[in-house]
Amino acid sequence: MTAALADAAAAVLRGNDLGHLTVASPDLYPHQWSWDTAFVAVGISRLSVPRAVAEMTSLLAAQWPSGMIPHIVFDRPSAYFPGPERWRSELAIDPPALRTSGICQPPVHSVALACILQEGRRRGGSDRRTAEDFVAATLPGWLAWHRWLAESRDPEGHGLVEIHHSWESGMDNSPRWDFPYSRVVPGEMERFTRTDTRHVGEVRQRPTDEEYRRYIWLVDQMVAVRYDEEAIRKTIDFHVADVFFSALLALAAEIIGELAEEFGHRDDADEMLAVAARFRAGVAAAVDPETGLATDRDLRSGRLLHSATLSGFAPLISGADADVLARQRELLLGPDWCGHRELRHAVPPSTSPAAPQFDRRRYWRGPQWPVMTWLFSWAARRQGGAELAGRLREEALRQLGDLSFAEYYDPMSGQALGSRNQSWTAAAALDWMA
Ligand code: 2M8
Repeated sequence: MTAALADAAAAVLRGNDLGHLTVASPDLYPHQWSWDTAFVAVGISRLSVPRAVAEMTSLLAAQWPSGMIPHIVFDRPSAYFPGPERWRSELAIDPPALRTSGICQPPVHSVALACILQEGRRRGGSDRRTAEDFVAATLPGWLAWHRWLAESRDPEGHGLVEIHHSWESGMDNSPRWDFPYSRVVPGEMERFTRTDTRHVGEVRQRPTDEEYRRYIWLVDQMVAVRYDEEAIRKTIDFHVADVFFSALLALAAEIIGELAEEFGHRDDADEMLAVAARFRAGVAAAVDPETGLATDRDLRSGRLLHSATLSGFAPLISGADADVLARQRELLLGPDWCGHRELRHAVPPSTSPAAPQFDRRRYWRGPQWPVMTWLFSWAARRQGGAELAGRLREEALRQLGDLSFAEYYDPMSGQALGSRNQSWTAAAALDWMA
């Protein structure tokens, strides 16, 4: 079984490989996505360090002059909507060299750098050199990305990252965003046809049409100001401080800081470690003492966005005081989350089954996402929670035993949902198996 799972995961990644980049999934997502790339590179490094390096290199080639790493890189024609014709990145005030989307996603890239480096060193020889040369050569690009996030997305230094579209959070239709989206009221807009619903078993596994109208409305709003960050901040209808993104920036900046130190960039290291501390504090301050969960904030209304979603566990990603971590671990394994009596596998659902918004089959509103289980397990190991990491891994591998490498799973029935042969699911399996 074990060997079969690793072989099948490797076959999925080979099947989605275009040579220099891996598409996020064969039909639903036929392009390179930013945070998918990082997770995918972690998995691929277990097969080939040079190929993992190529994966990250191709993403970095799409970096905007500002430092932003765009959330999608379009390097071939496809029916994916919204494609480059709607995003129109070429209209940006300072446009990127390649055709891309005009927003970003959470910065998990340094996790991939650390994993590639570790695997290169474990293997030794040319793999070690490839990994070290790659990190040394591309460090300035990654530094620019984290710097851009810290400056442009938290200009007042609150230690929380602001986002301008729920696609930036990566958790597109999570209940986290129900309130801010209730305030997004699309006006006249160019017509569009969704293509995503063609690639899933049932339409209800994807966001609604109403949600999509809002998603595209926000894209049009950004194009209208030619992706000028200042103007977007003032005009965009969706403007939210994202606590999970912030936790990932805290983690990422800490790793980049460690790498900068190791590769002899002393000043950059100090700067990144200060960024990490700032966002760790921002996340800690966002924890609701009553529920023990971290909360997002709507920046248009100032309202706190309480939701029983995965983002509540942001401190488990960023790191926090021992008592906060202990309480969060207990909550995560408790009856409202992994320990819920109806769950088929004890891995975190995207929304608590005890919450009224829980929808077991709809995308980020309930299903379990293996890549998120991997992220929590990796972070737990780093934050001194080896036991939690081991439990998550064990349960996740049972879930992945169906060999569908689904994008997400129904937490109660264990049924595969969304795309099949999703690259980041296969990558998670490979890393766990190594
Ligand atoms: C999903 O998002 C894209 C838009 O970015 C989509 O639905 O078309 C999300 O799950 C996102 O987190 C992920 O990166 C992407 C590709 O796997 O798909």
